[in-house]
Amino acid sequence: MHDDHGPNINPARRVRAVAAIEPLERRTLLATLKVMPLGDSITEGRAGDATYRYWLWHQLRGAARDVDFVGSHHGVWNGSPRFSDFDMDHEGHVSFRADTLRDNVQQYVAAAAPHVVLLHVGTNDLLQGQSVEGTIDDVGQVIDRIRAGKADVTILLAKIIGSPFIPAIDAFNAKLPALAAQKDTSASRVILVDQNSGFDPMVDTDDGLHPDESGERKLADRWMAALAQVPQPLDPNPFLSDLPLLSARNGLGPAERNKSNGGALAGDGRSIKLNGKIYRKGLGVHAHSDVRFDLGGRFATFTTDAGVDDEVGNRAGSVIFRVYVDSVKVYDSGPVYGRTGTKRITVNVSGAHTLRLLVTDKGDGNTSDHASWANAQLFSLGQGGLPLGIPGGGAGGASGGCDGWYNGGSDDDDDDSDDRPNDELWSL
Ligand SMILES: [Ca+2]
Ligand SMILES: [Ca+2]
Ligand SMILES: [Ca+2]
Repeated sequence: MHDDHGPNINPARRVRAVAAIEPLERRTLLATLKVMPLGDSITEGRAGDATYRYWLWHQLRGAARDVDFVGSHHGVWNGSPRFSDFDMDHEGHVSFRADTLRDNVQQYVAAAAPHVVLLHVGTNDLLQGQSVEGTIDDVGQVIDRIRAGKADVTILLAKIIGSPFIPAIDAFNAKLPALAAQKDTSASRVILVDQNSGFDPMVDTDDGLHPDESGERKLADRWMAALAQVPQPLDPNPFLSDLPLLSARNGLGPAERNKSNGGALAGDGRSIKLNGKIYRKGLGVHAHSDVRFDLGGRFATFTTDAGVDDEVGNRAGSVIFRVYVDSVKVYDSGPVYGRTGTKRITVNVSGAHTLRLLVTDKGDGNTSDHASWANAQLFSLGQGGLPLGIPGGGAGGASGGCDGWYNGGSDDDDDDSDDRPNDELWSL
């Protein structure tokens, strides 16, 4: 289909003739919430137990929460759980005290990278005669070590279930609100979850210590209510084609998501293809095209391949790709033709709010100017503050090699006669 190229018309009339606006959309790209059940045998369970994790998993599924239980342990201690139809990953460790957990939890959290931990600990410390104050102090250190593994984790901290064998539990629980308040920060919430009130160890445990089914269900109910306060995380490395548009104009029909531009209708493009390589993700546009996204200041790096899409055939087309970050031009491809090798672009968008992708017709009309931003993707800061997505940075999103880093650049584009001044571009 090489007959659907845009009209090659007088640039002076082009503004009205080619403007096409994609309707604004409400898209939210959310990631799976990673939940780490963390603690001792009350979390791990023993052979034949369902565990609170089983009931909680099914409540979360019933509420359509996209969750992944995480941890290095699987199932229950010393056998098989009562049911197997749930996500059995966890970090419950039979016999662990708060100090045992303190000495191991950083590696658990660093390995599994949970968004939220469900922390129920202290029972074994008090059972073995450690003081309330010492146990509270250990729990505080557990929180610190959790954060050493992942700085922005949310900690749901349990007032622990009672036991007729451990009278000190009440005094321990009474000190937890102050600990939670002391440790709670906006970057890493500590939310107290009362697992004690309403839990009757005579009814809700089978041995005075470990929950039976009614106890498991009560624990699950309280965790579930607390998890309602924990928002679903945003995808840290979204493809641009999955984000809402701030504004868009395009030379022929709407800019296409994950397709080449195709013809004038929405969704009539083909697979994005540059120099024989097919891309699953990206934006297909037709010069003159200007699409803008709100980055919200939360990304570090933008990467994309760019070129005249193979759909035009015959190595036709002539365009220029430009990238603007907060109105500053940070990349200019120079002339790109159908025969030109694929451009690989990486730009720094740290703290930026607006990303603008411009494709001009190179000043020679827009016949065959089907251009694709292929694998266009944003990356958040990675561990250690290194931007992901940089070739060699190990993010997996960018194909190796790029045209280089572009920082700064001229503030405007009026040095190019084929590039519209900003005031002709519509915006919201
Ligand atoms: Ca899992
Ligand atoms: Ca189309
Ligand atoms: Ca052209």
